[in-house]
Amino acid sequence: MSSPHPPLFPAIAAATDRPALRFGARSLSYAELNATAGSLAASIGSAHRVALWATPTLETAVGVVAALLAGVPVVPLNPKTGERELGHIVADSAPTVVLAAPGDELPAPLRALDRENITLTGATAGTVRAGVPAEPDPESPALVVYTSGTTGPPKGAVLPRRALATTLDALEDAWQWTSDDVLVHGLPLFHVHGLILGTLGPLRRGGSVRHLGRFSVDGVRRELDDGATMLFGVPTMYHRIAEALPADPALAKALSGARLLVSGSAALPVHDHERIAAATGRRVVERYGMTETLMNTSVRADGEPRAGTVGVPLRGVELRLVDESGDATLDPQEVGEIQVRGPNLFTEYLNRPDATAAAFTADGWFRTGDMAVLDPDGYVRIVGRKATDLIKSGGYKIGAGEIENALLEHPGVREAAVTGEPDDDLGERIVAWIVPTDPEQPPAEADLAGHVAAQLAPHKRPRVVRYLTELPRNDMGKIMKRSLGA
Ligand code: MCA
Ligand code: AMP
Repeated sequence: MSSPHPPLFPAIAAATDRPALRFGARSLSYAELNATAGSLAASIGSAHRVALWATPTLETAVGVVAALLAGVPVVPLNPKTGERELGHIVADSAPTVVLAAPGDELPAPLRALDRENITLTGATAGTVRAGVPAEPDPESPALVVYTSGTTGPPKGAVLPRRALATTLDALEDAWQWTSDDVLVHGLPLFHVHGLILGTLGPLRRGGSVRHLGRFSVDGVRRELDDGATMLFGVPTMYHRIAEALPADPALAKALSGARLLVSGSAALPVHDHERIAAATGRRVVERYGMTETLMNTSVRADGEPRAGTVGVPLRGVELRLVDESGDATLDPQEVGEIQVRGPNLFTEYLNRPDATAAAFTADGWFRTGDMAVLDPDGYVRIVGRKATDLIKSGGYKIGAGEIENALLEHPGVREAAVTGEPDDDLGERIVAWIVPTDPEQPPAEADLAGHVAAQLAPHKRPRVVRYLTELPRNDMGKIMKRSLGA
């Protein structure tokens, strides 16, 4: 079937013997990926929406490609998601099929769905992709990615195929990203960073990706020594690299040979920037994005890397700073909220017209909630966030409200407030302020961390618990978070 729309992955259709994906000892060429994902696509083509059990494996990469070839929207799931959060995501996104590797054990909400095993066997080069439809309309949904807000459960950002293509092609332009690039990373595959940029990005370019399974400094060194040209990571990963550098000259050598080191998802501290530059002669390039907007800005490969900035707007992205009221556009040197507009944006929050409407201005600008100033030459400097109730820990966005709600369900907790505190490794660490039900027997820190990990996700667990006899409140009864810890 022919389509008036260009394919999202021309290199997969071309099905050459070039390497596409490598996870540990297992790999697939483009021809093998075309055959494997193509046959899976044919078998899920009638699904309304599929959930993907997004372990850091080859199966996840094949599963997302299959869903995109089939034109079926895919919801990547963090396999460590706890009961309450998983229940919400499954009920909200209502997938009809779940994609998982043959050995994966699925929790209750997913066992009720039809299951399609992602098998890699039988993928022979040259297999015809019978049953795969023509390229769908660019406005049709590609992925639904769940992202935390200040309050309430996570919302599903609906990302159209157009946004994926736009953002990946803008990064091609900014980073001179080609089919010769070999990307290495150890990012999770249920968020934009690891899945869209780190997996679909190389596939759209016809290049290759080597996934570490889990991040380690050793893995980074090994792959950069063995032909990888680019590294993607969150600041916590670059911090761990910076910490390891003084005792590891081979790591410094491996990094200095890379074509591009890219950091994103949170601010890379200038100190880590400088330590890496001093040891390797290479400057990490920062880019700034969001689940809802995909990528907005980046330092260009041919531009000047500048620590503390996230570079300039990407091709096709309009960016402005607005004042408190959200109306007036500010002079570049004044601190304002970043608003963006362009073909990189999501279409809506699934089932949440209220939240979608609130996220945009009347003339279509998306309110990021990030506060910034502009350097005279247009480089964006992010200086903070509008909402103190959003925490970025290890590059994950976490809403204080969802953790407070989970903590309040614990029988030992009478009152709870959650804040973020600076942390050298994680950027911010989650701190829970607890008024125990029984002051004589407060719930143990590990107990509360385990409770949040089991209900929500392990990365949302408090790293520190502080016990109080009461929470500071103003006359209206509102908790005064800024005075906690004072
Ligand atoms: C510890 N663990 C627990 C508990 N305590 N599990 C259950 N209950 C507990 N009480 C487990 C964890 O699950 C984990 O298991 C292990 O102990 C270590 O946990 P942790 O210390 O949290 O992990 P870490 O190694 O310190 O993680 C650091 C990290 C990670 C690797 C940097 O934070 C990470 O992968 N961050 C990436 C976030 C990301 O990709 N963000 C993108 C979203 P196990 O070891 O088995 O896992 S932002 C985005 O997409 C936008 C668009 C953008 O701009 O990029
Ligand atoms: P998420 O909602 O998980 O997609 O995270 C998006 C948020 O991550 C943005 O709104 C920013 O606050 C933050 N972020 C992403 N990249 C950067 C960066 N390079 N520097 C600072 N903050 C960033």
